[in-house]
Amino acid sequence: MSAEIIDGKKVAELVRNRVREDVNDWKSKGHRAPFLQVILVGDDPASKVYTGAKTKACEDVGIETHTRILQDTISAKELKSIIKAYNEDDSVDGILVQLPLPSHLSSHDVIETIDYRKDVDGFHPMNVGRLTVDEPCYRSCTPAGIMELFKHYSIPVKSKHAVVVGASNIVGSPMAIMLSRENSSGKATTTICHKFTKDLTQHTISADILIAAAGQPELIKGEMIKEGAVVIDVGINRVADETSEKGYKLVGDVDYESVRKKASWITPVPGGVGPMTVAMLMKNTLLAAKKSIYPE
Ligand code: L34
Repeated sequence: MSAEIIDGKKVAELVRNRVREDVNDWKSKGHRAPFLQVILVGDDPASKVYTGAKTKACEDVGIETHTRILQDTISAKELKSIIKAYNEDDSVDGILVQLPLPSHLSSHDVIETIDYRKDVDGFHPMNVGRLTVDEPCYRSCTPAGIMELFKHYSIPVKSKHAVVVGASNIVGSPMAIMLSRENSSGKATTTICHKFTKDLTQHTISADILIAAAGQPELIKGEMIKEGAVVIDVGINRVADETSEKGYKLVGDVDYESVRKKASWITPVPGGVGPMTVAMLMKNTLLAAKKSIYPE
């Protein structure tokens, strides 16, 4: 078997097309354009690429945006007071603080400072909590984008065994919740694996759907998966590569060559999950502008 490719770039474009139509419709009713405030602390090269992709997507769909770049020496107090000012500002619909933050800043504290009604990343405990109990909320963009991919390709999730490798707050944990809830989109039997999992293969080998979100280059090998599994690669690792112009290449958490021979579906890196993260952010920002999740 050779896996069919899940084209995240294409599906992301379809999502953006829908958001663009909805933004136009919203504006035609006399509303101003939705506005996303991005905050970037320091000059992490990957974060610059990702926030750049977000700015570009905003331009593409008619959302206004501004990226505030702050020095990596900023104090927690200063950063929080900047966020609070955006919380109070009615012209700001969505606020996003790009992660990771420099080590002297607590991402938990910073995220909790964001008004949950403007938390378009879906990272605030109010949104995570509401996700967990099937209440309307902003859904974390990467796992929400993966659920959108399943929907687009009519990949069944219900009653399947889904295995999530990685338990981060951004991806693994909300992914497992979305996959496992009985009342919303998931309905899968779900296993979460992490650093302390003994014998990872014992779990991955039984996955109908495998989500690799551990942040470890090429962790998942062909021999670790079941024949016909659906494999979603969330990893986006920069590995040194002298032959490339940039000096690095992107590799996922999946050993693509060995896994694609056994999987039924696979996401590539790049062009898989990454563009979906950005597209779902556009969706959340429009929801924020419409105040449709937290009406006033
Ligand atoms: N606050 N921090 C916050 N929200 C997020 O949703 C993120 N994430 C993750 C890192 N920190 C965050 C992102 O934006 C990861 N992430 C992200 C966004 C976009 C892409 C990858 C990760 C992306 O566009 N990837 C392209 C390749 C880009 C490249 O050349 O490096 C792709 O095709 O996968």
